Amino acid sequence: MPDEMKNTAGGETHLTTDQSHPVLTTNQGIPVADNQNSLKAGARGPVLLEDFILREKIFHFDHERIPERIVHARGSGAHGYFEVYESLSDITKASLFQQAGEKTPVFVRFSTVAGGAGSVDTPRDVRGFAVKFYTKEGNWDLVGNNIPVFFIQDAIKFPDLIHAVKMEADRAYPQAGSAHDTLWDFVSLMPESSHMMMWAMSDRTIPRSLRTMEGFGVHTFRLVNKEGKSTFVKFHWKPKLGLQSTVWDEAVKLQAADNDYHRRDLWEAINRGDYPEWELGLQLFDQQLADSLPYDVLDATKLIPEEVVPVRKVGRLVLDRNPDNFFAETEQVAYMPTNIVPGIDFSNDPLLQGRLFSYLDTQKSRLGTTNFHQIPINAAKCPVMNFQRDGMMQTRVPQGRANYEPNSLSKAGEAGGPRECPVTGYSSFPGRKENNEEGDKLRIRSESFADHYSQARMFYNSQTSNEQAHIASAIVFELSKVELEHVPVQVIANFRNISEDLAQRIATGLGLALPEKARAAAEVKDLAPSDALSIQKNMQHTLKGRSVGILVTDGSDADVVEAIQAAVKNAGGTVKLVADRINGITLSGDKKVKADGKLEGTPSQIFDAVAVVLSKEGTLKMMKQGAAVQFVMDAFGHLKAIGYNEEAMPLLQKAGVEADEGITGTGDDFIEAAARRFYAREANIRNLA
Ligand code: HDE
Repeated sequence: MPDEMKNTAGGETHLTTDQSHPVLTTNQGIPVADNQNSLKAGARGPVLLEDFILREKIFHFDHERIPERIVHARGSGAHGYFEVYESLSDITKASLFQQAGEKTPVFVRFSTVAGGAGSVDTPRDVRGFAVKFYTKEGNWDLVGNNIPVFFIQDAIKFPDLIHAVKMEADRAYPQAGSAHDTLWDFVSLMPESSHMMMWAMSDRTIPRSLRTMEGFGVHTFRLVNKEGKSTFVKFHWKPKLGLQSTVWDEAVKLQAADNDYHRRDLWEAINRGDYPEWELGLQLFDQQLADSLPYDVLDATKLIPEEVVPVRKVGRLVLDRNPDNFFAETEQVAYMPTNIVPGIDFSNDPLLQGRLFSYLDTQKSRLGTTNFHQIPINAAKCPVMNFQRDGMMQTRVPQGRANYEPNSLSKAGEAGGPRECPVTGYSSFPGRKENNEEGDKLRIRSESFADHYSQARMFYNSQTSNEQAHIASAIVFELSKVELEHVPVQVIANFRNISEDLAQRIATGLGLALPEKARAAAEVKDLAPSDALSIQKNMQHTLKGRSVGILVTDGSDADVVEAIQAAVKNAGGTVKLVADRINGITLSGDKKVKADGKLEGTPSQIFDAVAVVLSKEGTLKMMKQGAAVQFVMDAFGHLKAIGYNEEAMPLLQKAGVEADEGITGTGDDFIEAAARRFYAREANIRNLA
């Protein structure tokens, strides 16, 4: 009998009389005789109130949904492990970092931020990157994003930010999009969002795959060793596949091509054993270094460039198992920045401090009970022993009388229960003196948080010229959707502090005169550019994790098709055949194949490169097929490699393809090109801002 049919509640499983399946039961275990018809008074009579089987089934169904997350509602999860490369006992006593090679189970959830649970995977949006480590000393949640900074400095602004970015209050649109009045109104009035907006308008927010994006803990945290010594740390996740994003037109078209593009990509990669992998990187520094920086490490709108504090790679995260059940695991997983283990501690970042307060409330509101930690995906994989009792949905059955402490029950031979342990128990790093924490109660923003533009400028200056054009174009696109006329003017006035070049491009793109520069609260500095901030400077030319589509028709050369398939697989990529029908395609030599996708539903944007292998007749047929012309046109427009055989040339011409180094034959030249994007092509085919 398959595992999923075993009686998980315990007890003997009853089988149907033909022994083929377990007997269907109600939630009370009562066997069900008929799952097709409700109980009626006569064949055409009313349904009876006493039909407890119908009532229970519909009652449960009616309550299947729980409130979606107010932010990060749409997400995809996976199981895996974290493996540490070397002992970090000199800097932290956290159990997962003590022994080289030690593996800790994890559950990771990636998400978009603004859209609802049913929204699409590829809008321009920040991505959540949340990792739950089930360590031997309790759960540690590193609840980060794919961008190392944030929009705001103080938690008190978070509800305003989220109200502004989500669908507008009266009209309930746009869904999952920042290109609207209220977000940009908020941004125009909050210069502290400038740095994050540079990232948000860059290609970071339109990743090609969840597997090709970085992750960041964002805030400064502390690591604490056995001697009680604290080291500041910023956490990084570096994807093994390198960075890869889409271009904007491609991201928009992906929304139509596949709502579940990222979810599917993650699921399929894990299913075929192509396990997504990231390295954990640490930026470690002390108070002295923090004091030497021209920005405050407690300010979440700032990062520390890798050139200033290098990223030390200390372990790897491997995702090797898809969830068994989306709801039970991905939907019910409850991350909390307060899930922290001995050896890791917080900093005074006021955004982090607000988060520490907030997430517990969210879990109670979504999961409905203080016992949400007992849900299997949230349960620690080490002993949980305390005197907390009862509550809604209690699933544990504690033994004995000891539900208070201190008690002396053990003296009478009864179980006395657990006790605190000052040596191994969690102790917070005191740090008051170090942080100058004495002071009056004030609603105040530290002076050291006042510079809102220098790092935004550094980010912009660290990009390739093509990436700068993408940022400018994204801002022009978004502001073109803003109807409040004063808002774009204020945004440009602010952004003049970031870069005159950027501000001018935006003004030109919108057809506006350059407004007067807004006053900056602090002097804007020219910080050294950092290559680590660019995607294009951190791409890998590889077919690993990449996917190639081959457009074929009846009569396509079977040898060429097979050679491409073999070479792509050999280089670690995946390959799909696209044709005008799924079944019965006959290649040359009467070779029958089944296509993986029908042309109209399998546009080229879902691939990283395409090959067009057609017979002469096939080419004529495809030239009359809009979807085929679009297939080639989009691959060209999205800066991808196109390999083609001579007979297919007229289709490429009709699609407006012009020769460049990404337009190749079907041999090794194509395999080499398929591992890359051709950003230089863009200047010839798209007017960027
Ligand atoms: Fe969150 N955030 N957040 N956040 N956040 C939530 O918790 C919140 C912030 C992040 O896959 C909520 O369980 C406040 C920064 C991720 O389940 C909620 C503030 C960063 C996820 C919440 C922030 C994040 C959340 C909604 C400002 C990057 C998804 C559902 C003080 C470092 C986790 C939930 C998952 C989810 C509150 C700011 C990352 C409402 C109040 C900064 C990845 O509790």
